[in-house]
Amino acid sequence: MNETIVAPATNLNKQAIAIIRISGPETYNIINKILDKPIKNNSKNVNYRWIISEKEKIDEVIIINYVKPKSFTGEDLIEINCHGGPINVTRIIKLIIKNGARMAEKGEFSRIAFINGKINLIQANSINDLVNANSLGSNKIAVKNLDKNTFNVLKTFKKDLLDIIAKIEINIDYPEYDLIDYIHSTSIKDFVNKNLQIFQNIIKYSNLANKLNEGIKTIIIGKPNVGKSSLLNSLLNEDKAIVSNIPGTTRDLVEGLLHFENFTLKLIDTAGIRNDSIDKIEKIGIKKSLDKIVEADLILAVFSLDDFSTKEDKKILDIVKDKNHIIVYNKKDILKEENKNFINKNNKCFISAKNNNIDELKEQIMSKFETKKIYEKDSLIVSNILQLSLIEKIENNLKKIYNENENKVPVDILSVMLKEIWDDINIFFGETLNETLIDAMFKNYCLGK
Ligand SMILES: Nc1nc2c(ncn2[C@@H]2O[C@H](COP(=O)(O)OP(=O)(O)OP(=O)(O)O)[C@@H](O)[C@H]2O)c(=O)[nH]1
Ligand SMILES: [Mg+2]
Repeated sequence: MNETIVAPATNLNKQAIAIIRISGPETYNIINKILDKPIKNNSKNVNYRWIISEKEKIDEVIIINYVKPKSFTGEDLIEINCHGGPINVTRIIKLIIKNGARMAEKGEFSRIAFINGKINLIQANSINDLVNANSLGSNKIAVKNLDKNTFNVLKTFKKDLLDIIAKIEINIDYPEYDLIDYIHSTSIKDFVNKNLQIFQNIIKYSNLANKLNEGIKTIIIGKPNVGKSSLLNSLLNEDKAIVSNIPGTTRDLVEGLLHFENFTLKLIDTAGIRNDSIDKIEKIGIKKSLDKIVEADLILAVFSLDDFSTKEDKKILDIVKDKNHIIVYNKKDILKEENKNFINKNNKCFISAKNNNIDELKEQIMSKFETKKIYEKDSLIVSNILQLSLIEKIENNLKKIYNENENKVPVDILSVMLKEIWDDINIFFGETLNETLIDAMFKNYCLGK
């Protein structure tokens, strides 16, 4: 904590401007060793300077000053806005290191900010989420958490929990002390009822939000030649998978990401499923297709309008019937006149992958996952899996307390379980230092954050 650290806060690319951050007790001493004119440690000053090394001009920069404790890390901190070439940035960082700083580890600035009480663990996590957001939806959630939304609700829970534990203790130790409310089973029931709902909502929305951000595993299946690979290519808008009129063209899995406004699909094209394949490699491909179905969040079951209702099609309908799926009829461009009314009669999705006529499918996918609700103001989301596992543990214990309370278990015994929740909520907030949790959280960061 007493060292001064440095790192680029922007990527090492060719770009107009890059930002280098320095934080720690020696920040001003170090920077003044490499400037044409020293800067004073006045908070929020902006200075125009040259970086100099042994009288040689290195770069013309703008420096923004922050003074302890009014900075992101809570330490003396400066940000150098320099020209963005990777060589230039690396050269300046090396110079700063030569003058006494050390290279920061990933996430170290945020970790120091957390340790100095400048940000809480949910905010720290949301900074990472904001940087890594794959969709507008994930971005909105991260901003909400940066604004302490979930944090405030859980803080209130923590305060109420402490209150109830403390009152139970006083009831036990000083039974004659009647200024304190007596905690009986109804008070416990009210407390658990109110909070169980909150925790269950957090779990529900967090799992959904995480899935939407990570990618919904979507597998495209169907018998050979129905146009699965053509559909993958059309959805991704690139020639990713080989397409041909030879049945059994795709042998291995072909994957790609498809970003919608608020969520992402992890698409997987598979080998066409048929029973009579004699080709050894194709058979392995078919087995892989069938294995993938088990892990899928969504199945796009593709049929071809020029040839459907075969034995294989029936098998595929059977495979998907209990899973989250969309039935896709492809090749609508070659649908025979006499079958045209079939299109209107059924509540299915009709597309032509070859002609990129796939809007109907995109709309069905969106109606399945555009759950705007989770981005609304009152839905609380915990995106870090370690923190979420603590929330699940607390929810589970609240349920147990509810049941034991119904079974007339004495309040002082329930208090033991309430204390277990107290320990977990403290770990959640990083208030009981749990190194495993904190290390795991910050190690996913980018450098300079
Ligand atoms: N007319 C028409 N032909 C299509 C359409 N989509 C795909 N095809 C054709 O159907 C044939 C098979 O397409 P693929 O995308 O390779 O089919 P697949 O389902 O991936 O086949 P396998 O990999 O063998 O399982 C190709 O000749 C495509 O050009 C469509 O919408 N209309
Ligand atoms: Mg294919």
